[in-house]
Amino acid sequence: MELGGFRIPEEVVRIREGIRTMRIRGAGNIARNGALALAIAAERFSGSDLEAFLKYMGLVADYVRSSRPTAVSLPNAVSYVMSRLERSRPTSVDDARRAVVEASKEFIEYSENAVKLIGELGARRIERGDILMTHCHSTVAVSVIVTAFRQGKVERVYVKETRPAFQGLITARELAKEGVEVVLIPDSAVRYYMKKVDKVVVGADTIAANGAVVNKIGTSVVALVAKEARVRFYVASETYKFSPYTILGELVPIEVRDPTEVVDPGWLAENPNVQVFNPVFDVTPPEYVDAVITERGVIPPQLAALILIEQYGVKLLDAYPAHRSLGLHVDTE
Ligand code: RUB
Repeated sequence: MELGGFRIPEEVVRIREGIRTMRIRGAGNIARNGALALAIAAERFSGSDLEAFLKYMGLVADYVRSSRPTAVSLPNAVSYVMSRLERSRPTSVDDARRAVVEASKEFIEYSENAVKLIGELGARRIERGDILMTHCHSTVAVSVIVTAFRQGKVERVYVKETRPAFQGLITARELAKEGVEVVLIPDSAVRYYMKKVDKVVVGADTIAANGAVVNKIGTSVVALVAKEARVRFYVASETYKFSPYTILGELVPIEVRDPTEVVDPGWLAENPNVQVFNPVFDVTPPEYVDAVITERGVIPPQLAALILIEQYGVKLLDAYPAHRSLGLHVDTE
């Protein structure tokens, strides 16, 4: 494929298409693959023109970033790598390539460690004999559940099938493989089973500055039902799923996918007067979330802005210099 006069390596195109078509899915996995795609692109660049390399990497970054809109982990991973490239002030293509490859590796390692750490921190919130519920497939929520199970705490897990893409089946398979007692239930059975549940654990695609959690469509219904039943609702999320854009007032774009993921094309053709919509994420307000389990600690969702300011303070101020006149200045570097 060609982009702005540069040839984009086949493997990078494959990763981008994998994310777009959901062969590669889940916010953490998407971010790790995004970082990997940048490293592959850097490695495959031939030539010694530094300016051309930087232009090429900028194009690849935009190309990777635009694969799917909702999970902020993807633009955050891309920015992590690209900002390290910029800060390295390279004087040759080799320098620049090294900076990208190292940053990509660093991000992937950080991410994998974060998933483990969240598993350990989250398992502390699970008590012996607990019956859990989860929604969709989240690597980090599975990490919490499996860690708690290995500590002998989890009695059973209700897994919602999660229509229309049925990611619940992936979760059910992974948990059952670990030996967890799994009960797969239709999404519509959430309230029927909630009375048997002690705690809900889900993942996140994006956490907004006000602590609102964007995750797979239907998550907010689980949270609502959990609140009604006084069941604790935990969100497991790495800090790179917190959105710096929301602190600047941007809304989180909710991806709407093809109707043929809901009903087959034949049915659509036979029923031309029926509209079919397929929004794939929804927003759970912070007041429905008991805690967000991050690799940097278990926090109330209302502290999301603090994580963001700590992580991006200076850069956020750069993005919106008017903040300076308000005297809001947090030094992070
Ligand atoms: C996946 C989803 C997951 C989060 C967190 O949606 O909503 O709960 O991405 O996953 P999709 P992880 O299947 O549409 O990508 O913990 O693996 O990052």
